[in-house]
Amino acid sequence: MRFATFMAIALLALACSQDPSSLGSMNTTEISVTDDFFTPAADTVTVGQNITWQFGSLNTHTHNVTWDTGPVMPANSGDKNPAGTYVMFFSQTGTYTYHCTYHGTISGSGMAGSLVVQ
Ligand SMILES: [Cu+2]
Repeated sequence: MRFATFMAIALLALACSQDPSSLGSMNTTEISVTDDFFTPAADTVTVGQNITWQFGSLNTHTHNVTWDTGPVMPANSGDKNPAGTYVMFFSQTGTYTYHCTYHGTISGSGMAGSLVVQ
């Protein structure tokens, strides 16, 4: 019985030992698109990694991902209303910025995001 209690405590301690900083929003491969935000708006990803923009089914506005810098084609996701997905990957390192043409600007205000590809 004591051994079982010890094991239960040991397993609980192991489960709680995950570094909380690893639970942040950086290095995600999925960016959610909701009225009117990209989450996370700034992200760091790895070259060759697929990144998926997931347009929420509860959106009441039309959104898109339109590149200010970065991939040449396709230059945008096309309009998604309300739901959909857009997948992109980068073969070169750099900082790439994008915005929704309806709710953001090329200067990065409003509904806009950036990716650091390393
Ligand atoms: Cu939008």
